[in-house]
Amino acid sequence: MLGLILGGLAAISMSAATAAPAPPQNDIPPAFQRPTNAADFTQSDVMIPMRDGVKLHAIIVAPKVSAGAAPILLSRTPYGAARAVGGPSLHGAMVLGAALEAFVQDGYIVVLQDIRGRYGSEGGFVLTRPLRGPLNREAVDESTDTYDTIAWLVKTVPANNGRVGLTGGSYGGFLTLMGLVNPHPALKAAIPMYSMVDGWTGDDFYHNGAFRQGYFDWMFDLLTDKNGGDVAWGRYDLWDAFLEAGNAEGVAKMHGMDALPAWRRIIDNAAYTPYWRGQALQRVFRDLPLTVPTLHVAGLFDQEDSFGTFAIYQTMEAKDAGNDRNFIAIGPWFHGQSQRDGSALGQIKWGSDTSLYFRRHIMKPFFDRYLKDGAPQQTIAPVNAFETGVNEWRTADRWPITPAQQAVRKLYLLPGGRLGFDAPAGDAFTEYVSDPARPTPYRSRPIRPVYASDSTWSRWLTDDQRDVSTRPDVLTFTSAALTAPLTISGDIAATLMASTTGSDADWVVKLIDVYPDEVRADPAMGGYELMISADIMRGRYREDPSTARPIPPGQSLPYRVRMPAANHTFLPGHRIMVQVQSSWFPLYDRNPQTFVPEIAKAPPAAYRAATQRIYGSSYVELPMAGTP
Ligand code: PG9
Repeated sequence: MLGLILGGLAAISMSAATAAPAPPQNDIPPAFQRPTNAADFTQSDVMIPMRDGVKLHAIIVAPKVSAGAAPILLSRTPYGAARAVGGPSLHGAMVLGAALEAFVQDGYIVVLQDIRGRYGSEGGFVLTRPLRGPLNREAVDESTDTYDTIAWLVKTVPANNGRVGLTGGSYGGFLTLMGLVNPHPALKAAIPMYSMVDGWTGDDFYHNGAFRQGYFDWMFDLLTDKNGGDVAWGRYDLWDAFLEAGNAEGVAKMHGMDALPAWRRIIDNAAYTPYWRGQALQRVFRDLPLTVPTLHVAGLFDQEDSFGTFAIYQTMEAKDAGNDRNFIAIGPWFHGQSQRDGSALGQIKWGSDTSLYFRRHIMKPFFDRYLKDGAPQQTIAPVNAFETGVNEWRTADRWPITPAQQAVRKLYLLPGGRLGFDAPAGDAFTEYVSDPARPTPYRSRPIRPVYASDSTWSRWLTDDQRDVSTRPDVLTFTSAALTAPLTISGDIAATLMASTTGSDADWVVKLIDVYPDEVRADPAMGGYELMISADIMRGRYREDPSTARPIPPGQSLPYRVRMPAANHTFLPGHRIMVQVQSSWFPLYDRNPQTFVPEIAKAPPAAYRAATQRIYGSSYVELPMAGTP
């Protein structure tokens, strides 16, 4: 009996050992496919071959039912085509967001492409890859990649009408401009927005020679990982991180960026060398014909590329003999804001959604006009510019919008903190001490990384300047309250007559609109100090942007500070203010104020306090478009 029982147990355990294990229960199938029958669009991933065999990834969003052949809208990006596609949704207009909604609804085929070396695309990534030539010895560049992409699209995508529009912002603006170099014949219109044009003069990397180190996490994102990299700062407030690192090279070392080729190119070309000059698009386009109708888009509060759009517009405008191919839209926007809600920027309210206006009445009609078969020939003004202050759109034939006899008036920085249109007699000055150990913050601390989820970087140019007005290292000059409106339109520049006890110096000039003490319609704006235009220049480049020269201590010398364009009315009751300071930290690296060959590597001993004198013959040039 016992034997029978034991034998039975052995049989049971043998059959348990040989039976296949039951598959683990899993309610999620390995590759679930969402049904797409009910969607009003198709979405497909394609790999497009370039002339050198490299394939670039693109996402095509096309309407399912089309009234006929449709135009293609192409946008190329280093930031991940897939990241620009939302969803899930049954409606194409929902997956592409507000920026492209109207186009999808109207039956356009939208193509988003990863550029060479980024995200789903093959090949190597070169930061703002220069055109083939002395700075790029390869057989391809962004212009050939755009050409090859368009050739493939018009040949391959079903039901397209053979007309392509190209658009993108910032890096995408740069890419759009590159598509205009030897353009494919199917490229019929382009809208470059907030374009990166000249990385040294006034766009992303330097402004008038001062290095924009506060932008570090953007560079880290692009240069350390094909799919986007994140910096581990270890500090909540970047003020601490940058001060502790000592100099820009110190920050790079801390995060393993110092040996990366693109970082070296940026940092080792601290002056306006052939590296920057040779790829500055406002120069490159001087030698190119203007064949494709182009609408440039600029923001009056663009915190990243405030120079490029205006500069490239001017270069192309010089070729637009009929004034019918080169257009510009200028809005009260931060970098890229025309593609989002544009009712306000920080605390400043515009009274309407300026971005929606642009997208509906300027952007969509512009592309329709050139891309849609049989579209009505809409008239779009060559210049559409929002005038801040009065908060209204203006149209014109040319930018800047000026009356026939425009005058540039000099607004002098007079002793006693006054401003005036009459040049002072004598050489009285005002002075301050600039101490690199306590640099002037560019905004109130804590200063968050530009990419942090709680970052307010996009609105910093509209921050209230009262926070720094009372600092001893900031000089403030103020006019009397205006009795009549004063309108300016165009480029701003300042000429400082200044001396320093150091042998190098940075100069920051800010043109500010001071609101009345009380504002009935918006009480929080009482006394607000709103920057209308502001920029920095590195004194070592005062004579020649391509050569750093020490400043002779104690000598009053002219420093020209190029500043971003404005289109603004200072209203009656408002006052004009100009502020001058010698650091804007940590957005710009600190000038040690002792001349050293490379500021990015300046040793601690080079950082010295200096006394800066601003003479009364210093002035800001106002491009007057209206009284007084
Ligand atoms: N301003 C960014 C950028 C463009 C081009 C080069 C470097 C930086 C951007 O927003 O894409």
